[in-house]
Amino acid sequence: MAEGNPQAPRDLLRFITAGSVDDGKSTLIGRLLHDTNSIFQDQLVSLLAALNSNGTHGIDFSLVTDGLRAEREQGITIDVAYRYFATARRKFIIADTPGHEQYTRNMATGASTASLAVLLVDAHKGLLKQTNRHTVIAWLLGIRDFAVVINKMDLVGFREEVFRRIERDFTQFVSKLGLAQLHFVPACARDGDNVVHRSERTPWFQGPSLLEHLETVTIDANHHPGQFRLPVQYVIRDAAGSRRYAGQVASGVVRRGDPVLMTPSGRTTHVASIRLGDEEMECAFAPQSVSLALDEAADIGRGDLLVDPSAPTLLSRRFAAMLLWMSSQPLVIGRPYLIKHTTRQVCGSVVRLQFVLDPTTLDRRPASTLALNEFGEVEIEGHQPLYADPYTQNRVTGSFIVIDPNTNETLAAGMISGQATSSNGDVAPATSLATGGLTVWFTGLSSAGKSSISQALYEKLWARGYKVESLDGDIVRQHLSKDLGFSKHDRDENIRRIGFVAELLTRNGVIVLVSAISPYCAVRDEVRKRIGNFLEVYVNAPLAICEQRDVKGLYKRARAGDLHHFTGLDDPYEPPEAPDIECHTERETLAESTAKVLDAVDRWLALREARSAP
Ligand code: ADX
Repeated sequence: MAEGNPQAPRDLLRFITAGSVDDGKSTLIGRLLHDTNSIFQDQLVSLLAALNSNGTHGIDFSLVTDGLRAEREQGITIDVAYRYFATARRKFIIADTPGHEQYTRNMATGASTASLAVLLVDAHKGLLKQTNRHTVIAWLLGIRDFAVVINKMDLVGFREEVFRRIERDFTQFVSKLGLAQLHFVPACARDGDNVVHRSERTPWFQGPSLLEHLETVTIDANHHPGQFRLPVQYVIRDAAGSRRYAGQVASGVVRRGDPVLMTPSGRTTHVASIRLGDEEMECAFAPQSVSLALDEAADIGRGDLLVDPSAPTLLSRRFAAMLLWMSSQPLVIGRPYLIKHTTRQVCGSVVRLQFVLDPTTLDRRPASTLALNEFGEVEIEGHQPLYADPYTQNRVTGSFIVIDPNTNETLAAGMISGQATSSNGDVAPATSLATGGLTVWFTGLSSAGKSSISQALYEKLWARGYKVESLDGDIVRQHLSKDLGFSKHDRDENIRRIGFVAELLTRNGVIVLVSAISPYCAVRDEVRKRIGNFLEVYVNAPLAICEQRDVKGLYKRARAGDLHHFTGLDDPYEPPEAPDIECHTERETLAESTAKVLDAVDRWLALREARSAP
C-alpha cells in the first residue's frame, strides 16, 4: 500500500435504501444479505482488513459512518443502521434508515456518504408521495444513481405494463430534478425474484438483477475523485521538531512535491513529505487520514485548508445553500448561529430564506422560517469567509452544519450551492451598545493563548447578539501594519494603529477584541487612555510553556537564529502591572480562561448600564 492507490475505494459501493417497511424494504435487505451470505463472514473480515490497510488505525468505523459525523458529535440521535456484505466482485455498505417522513434527517445522514440509492416501490400501490420525497432528499444529498426496485410484482401478476408505467412515471419525476442514472428492477423480494438471481417469472425483463446491477454499476460516475482538499485537523510535531499538518483528505490525491495552496494566507508551497501513521508515502487520497510536511514553515492550524492551487475553493463570507432543518426550534433569520464547516467553526446567520422546497411536488413556496424536516434555499453570511466548494463538487467542503451557540444543539445540515448572488440581505442588525462599546485587549507572549481565548470569547459574545469584531496582531500585520517590523519603534506604531481602529469601533458600539503581543507598557497605557472603555487581559504563560507549545514554530526558528528580536527570547516583554484580568493558561483550560474574561466583560457592561441609568 505504500505507493497508495487512488482507485482503491472503487471496489466499495455505499448505498442507501429508501422505502417503508410496507414496501418490503427489510425483506429486500434480508434477501440480499441472505442470498450472498455464503461469503459474507469471510468478506466482512477482509473488508475491515482492507479498510485498515488503507491507513486507519484499528477498525475505523468512521469510514462507514462519517458523513454528518460532526452533527452526531453535537448530540443528535441519528438512527441509521449500517450493514456490510460482499460478493466476489464488490464490497457493499448499506445505510438503512427508517422510512417515515419524520426521519428525513436519518435518511439525509445515510445519503451523505452514499453513491447510490435503492428505492423501493410497491407495484400494487405505484409511486407514492413518499417515494418522491425520498428521491428528492437523496438528490439534494448528491446522489445521482438510483436503483428502483418495483417490488411485490406477484401482487400484480408480474404484468409488464404495471412495471413500465411506474418506470415511466419515475423517469418523468426525476427528469424535473436533472440528469440521473436510473435502473429499474421488477422484483418479488419475498421470493427472491430478480434480487440476486434473475427470475423466470419476468421473461419480458432482460435486465440484470438488483445485485448484478449493484456489482457492475459504475461507482461515483458523478463524483469524480475531485480536486485535492485537506482540512487541517491539528498540527503535530515529529521527533525532529518539524511541524506536520494532520487531517483527513476530503477529496482528490496529493503527491510528494505537489504544490498546495494554504488558506487563509493564499500562499502556495510544496508538499515535502506525506505520512500515513509512521509510514512515508508517495501520495495520499481521500478518505485517508494523513499528515503532511510542507516546504515552507507555514502559519496554519486547525480549520485551515490545504488545496490544489490549480482549483482553489470559492472564498466568500456569503453563500447560497440548501438547508435541511433538523430541529423543532424553527429558523430565525438574522439570529446568531455557529456554522461548522470542515474542521472550522465561524459565526454567522441566515440572512435570507429564498424558498421552501416541497419534496413531493418540487414546488417552491415563499416562507419566513423553516420548521423541522423542511428544506429551504437560504443565504448564509459568516463573520469570516468560508473556503468552500459547491456540494455537487465536493461533499465535504460543500457541506456544513448549523449550531445554536447557546445550547450547542444542531439545528440544520447545509449543502452549499455557490456564492450568494444578492449583495444585501434582510440582515437583522446585531445589538450595538448605544453608549459605546468596549475594547478587550489581550497582551502576552507568542503562543500564550491570546487568539484562542479571544476567538472563544468572540463566539460567546456573538451568541448573545452583540456586535463584535476582532483585531489580531498576526492578521493586522498582513494588512494595516504590513510595512512594520519588530523594532520597538515599529511595535509601538503597530499598537497605535490597532488602538486607532479599536477606538473607532468602540465608539460605534462594537465590542473589539484585540490580541497582540503588545510588549511595551507605555504604549499600552497610552492606547488604554485614548479608548477609555477598556479591559486589559494579561494572557500569562511562562516562556518555557509558550516555547514548548510553539504554535507557529517561531520559537524554534528564533532559537536557530532565523528570527531576531523575538519577544521573550532576545526582545523584552513588559508584563502589565495591574491587568483587569489575568489568565494563567498553563493551568487553566481554554473554557476557564474564556469564562473569566466573559465574566469581567459582563460585569463591566452591567456596571456601565447601572451608571447610565437615569
Ligand atoms: S507586537 O509586538 O507588535 O504586538 P504582534 O502581536 O502584532 O506584535 O505580532 C506578533 C506576531 O508576529 C507573533 O505572533 C508572531 O507570529 C509574529 N512574529 C514575527 N517575528 C516576531 C518577533 N520577532 N517577535 C514577536 N513576534 C514575531
